[in-house]
Amino acid sequence: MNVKKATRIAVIGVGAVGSTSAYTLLLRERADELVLIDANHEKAVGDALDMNHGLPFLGRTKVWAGTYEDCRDAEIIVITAGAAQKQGETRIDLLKRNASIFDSIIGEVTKVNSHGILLIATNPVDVMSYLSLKKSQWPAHRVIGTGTLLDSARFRYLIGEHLSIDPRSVHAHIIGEHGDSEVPVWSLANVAGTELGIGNEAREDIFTNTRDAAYQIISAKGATYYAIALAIDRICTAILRDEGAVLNVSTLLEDYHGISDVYLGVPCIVDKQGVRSVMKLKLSGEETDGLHRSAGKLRDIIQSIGL
Ligand code: 6V0
Repeated sequence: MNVKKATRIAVIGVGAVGSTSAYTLLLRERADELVLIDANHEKAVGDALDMNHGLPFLGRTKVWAGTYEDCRDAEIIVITAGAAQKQGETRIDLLKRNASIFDSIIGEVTKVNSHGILLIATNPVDVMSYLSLKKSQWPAHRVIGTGTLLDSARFRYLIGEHLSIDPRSVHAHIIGEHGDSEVPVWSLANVAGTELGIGNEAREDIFTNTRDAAYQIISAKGATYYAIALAIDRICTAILRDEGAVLNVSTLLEDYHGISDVYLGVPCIVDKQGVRSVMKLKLSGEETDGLHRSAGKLRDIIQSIGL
């Protein structure tokens, strides 16, 4: 009898983002097996138990708190582990700490797995993805950052609200850094190929609320996790179903509008290989300049941690 191999997703770091992502993957029955890994193993054990108790209401997904050995058979390894900023600590210090955490995580994963796809969500996601590429030495198409997928979703939602149109019918991209230097591509934003007809002032508002959404949510409740969990689920779906979906993920750019050797969020075709190819958008001069500024900022950060 030909028994199909079980699909496995490993989630490393089950804090707010990791546990919500695992729960979303569970609800949507994305994989046969979900393994939860955290430096705080007790937290992973608690999450696995809690999710297992929901199985009578769901399908047949197997969920457990595991070790790095369980990454061996994983198709996708989602990394949402990270240290929180300590009082008085600079962003660069935090970055150095997260870089050292990643050094050890990627080392452990690549000891047992050489075929999977690394999906990075830890911030600063573009730097962490670049670092994961260097440490793993996996081909770039199998090292993906969540990039500006969440920012683009926020952008589409806000444009949809403004126009009273379903955000799923709004085609609009945020590209560049997942962060303060991100770039709204207004020149290509459309609904069914028609121009949006949104004035400059409203555009400014929509973009500011997109870019600063995380600050707003963090000040209200301490962390953001629902929408990023759905974004992670979306990327996993595109990979596991070999969809060829166009998603704004963070990938290694090579001569993208003259930008190379840096990870940034741009529209990519995502399928079972990971990033199959990068879509070269026809940007306005201002948008191209913005993307270059984003790349410059990321390169400075990468250099500051000695990569
Ligand atoms: P959190 O709730 O503090 O969870 C972090 C988890 O990582 C904790 O459970 C830790 O125990 C665990 N951890 C720390 N070190 C290790 C290690 N060495 N090995 C395994 N596990 C470890 O943080 P939260 O879940 O809120 O955020 C996680 C990361 O996601 C942060 O870097 C956020 O900035 C980032 N986000 C990224 C988004 C995106 O769009 N890419 C969106 C939201 C948050």
